[in-house]
Amino acid sequence: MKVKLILPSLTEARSPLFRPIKYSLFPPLGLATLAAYLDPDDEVTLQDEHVETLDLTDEPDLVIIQVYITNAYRAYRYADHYRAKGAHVCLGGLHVTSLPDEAAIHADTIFTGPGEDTFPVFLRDFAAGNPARRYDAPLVRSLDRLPPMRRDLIRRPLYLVPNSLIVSRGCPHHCDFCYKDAFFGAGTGFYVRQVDSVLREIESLPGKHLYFLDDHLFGHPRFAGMLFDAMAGMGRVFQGASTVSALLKPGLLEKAAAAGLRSVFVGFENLDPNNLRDHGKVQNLGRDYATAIRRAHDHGVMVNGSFVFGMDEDGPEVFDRTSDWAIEHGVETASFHIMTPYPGTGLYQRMEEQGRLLHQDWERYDTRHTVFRPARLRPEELEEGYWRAYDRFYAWSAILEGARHKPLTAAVRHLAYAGAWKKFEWVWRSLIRMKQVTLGLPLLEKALGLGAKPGRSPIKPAFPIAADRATRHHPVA
Ligand code: B12
Repeated sequence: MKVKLILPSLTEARSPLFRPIKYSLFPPLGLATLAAYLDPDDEVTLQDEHVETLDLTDEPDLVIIQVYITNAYRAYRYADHYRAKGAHVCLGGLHVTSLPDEAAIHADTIFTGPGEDTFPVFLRDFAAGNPARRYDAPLVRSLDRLPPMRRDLIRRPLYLVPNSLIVSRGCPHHCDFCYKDAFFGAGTGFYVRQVDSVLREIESLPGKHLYFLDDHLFGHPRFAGMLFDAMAGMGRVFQGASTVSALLKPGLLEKAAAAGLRSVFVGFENLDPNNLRDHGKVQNLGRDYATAIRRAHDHGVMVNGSFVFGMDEDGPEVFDRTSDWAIEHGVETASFHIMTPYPGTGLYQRMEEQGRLLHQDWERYDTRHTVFRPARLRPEELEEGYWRAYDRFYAWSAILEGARHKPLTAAVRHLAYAGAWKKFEWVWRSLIRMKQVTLGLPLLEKALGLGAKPGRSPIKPAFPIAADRATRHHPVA
C-alpha cells in the first residue's frame, strides 16, 4: 500500500514577516509516531511543507494529514485534492479534535485525541475494507507499548533540531487557554513513557544535542528524576520545558542540570496574579518568578520565558513592563504571544459567551493577531504592543543589559545564544536555502555548552540498544 503523511505548513510560516528558522526547528514527530504502526512493506512518504515543497502529483492509497489551527484550510485543500484522486484521507490532530464536524467534511476518516490507540485499529479496519468515519481516543491511555517512531522518514538536514523527542503526552495542569483539556478530554491527561525506551531512543540519536518537546518535562517527578539520573554521564546537552513551581522545588533541577539541561522553556505567561487566577494558571500563583530564574541560572541553565499579552488586566503598560522585567532578570530568550482562544478551550467558550470573538478566520489564530476584544486595550494596540515587546527585548542594548550582571562565561553564553538566535537571520536563511539547516547545530551546541561544567565521558548503557531505524539511515547529523 502507498501511504503519504503530510504536515501542511502553518499559514504564518509562508509569510515574509515571520522568521523561517522558527519553522525549520522541529520535525513532525506526531506523524513519525503514527507511521510506526504501518506495515513494513508499505511504501511510505512523509512530507513537511515547512521545509519542502509538497509533491501533489503522486497517487497514494492512504493519506494522513495533521491539522493545526492555522494550517487547517491548507490541510482541507490537500485532503480534497487527494480524495478527488481516489485516496482514502484521514485527518487528525489538535484542530480536528476541537472541531471534528468542520474537518469531517474534508475527510474519509477523522480522529480525535492522540492517535496511538486509534490509528492501529483504523489500519486493521482499513485493511479489512471496513474503515469507520470517526475514531475517538479511548479514555484510558498509556505509552507502554509505543513502537519506536519512524525517524528514517525524517529528512534530518532540513531541521536545526533533528534530535527532538517527546517522552510524555499532555500536562498535569489545566490552564484555560491551553488546548490540552480539549485534546485529552475526560481521559488520561498526562502520561509518560517507560524510562528504558526513552534511553534507547536517546542512544540512537547521533550528536550531543537533544530537545524534549514535552509540555512539562518535570511534570512527573519520579519519572523525570529517573530519566535525569540515567542520563547523567551520557554526555548530552539538552533543552526542555518546566513550570516555575517545578524549578523552585529543590531536587529535579539539580538532576536535570547534572544530566545536561542547558536551557529551559518556562511559561511565566503574565506578571499579574489576577490574570493568572482568571486563566486557571494556579501553579504560578504566589510563586517567586525571580527566584526560579536565579535557581536556573545558578545551575547553568538558561531561561526561555514565555509570556501572553491581552488578558483582562493588561493595559497599554503591559508590553514594556513585561520585556523590561525579563531583561532585568537576565532571561536569555523570550517568546511573546497574543492571547488566542483556541476552539475547544475554556477560554474560547468564555469569549464566545461574552460575545468577544472578532472572527473565526483560523489562519489568523496564530498568536500574532488579535482575534478577540480585549478588556483594556484596542485590538490594534495589542498587536502593536506585541511587536514592540519583541523589539525591546531583542535590542542589542537590552541583550547586553540582560547579560551585564552575570559571571563572564554566563554573560558570553547569553550574548552568543540570544544574538545567534535573533541577530543572524541571514545565516539561518542561507542554511535553509542550502537545505542544510543542521549545519547550524554545532553552533547551537557550542552556545549551550558554554560555561557548563566539564562533560563526563559517555558511559555504556546498562541495556542492549536495538539497531533502530534512525541509526541505520542517519549515522551522523
Ligand atoms: C513542535 C511544535 C511546533 C512546531 C510545529 C511543527 C511541528 N514540527 O510539529 C512549530 C515550532 C512550528 C510550532 C508553532 C506553534 N505552536 Co507549537 N508546538 C510544538 C510542540 C512543542 C510539539 C509538537 C509535537 O511534536 N508533539 C508530539 C506529537 C507526538 O504529538 P502531536 O504532534 O500532537 O501528534 C499526535 C496527535 O496530535 C495525533 N495526530 C496528529 N495528527 C494526526 C493525524 C491523524 C490521521 C491521526 C490518526 C492522529 C493525529 O496523533 C499524534 C500521536 O499522538 C507542541 C507541544 C506538544 N507537546 O505537543 C506545541 C504546540 C502544538 N504549539 C502550540 C502553539 C501555541 C504554537 C504557536 C501558536 C506558538 C507561537 N506563538 O508561535 C505556533 C503556531 C501553531 C499553530 N498555528 O497552530 C500549542 C497549541 C497550538 C494549537 N492549539 O493549535 C502546543 C500544543 C504547545 C502548548 N502546550 O501550548 N509548534
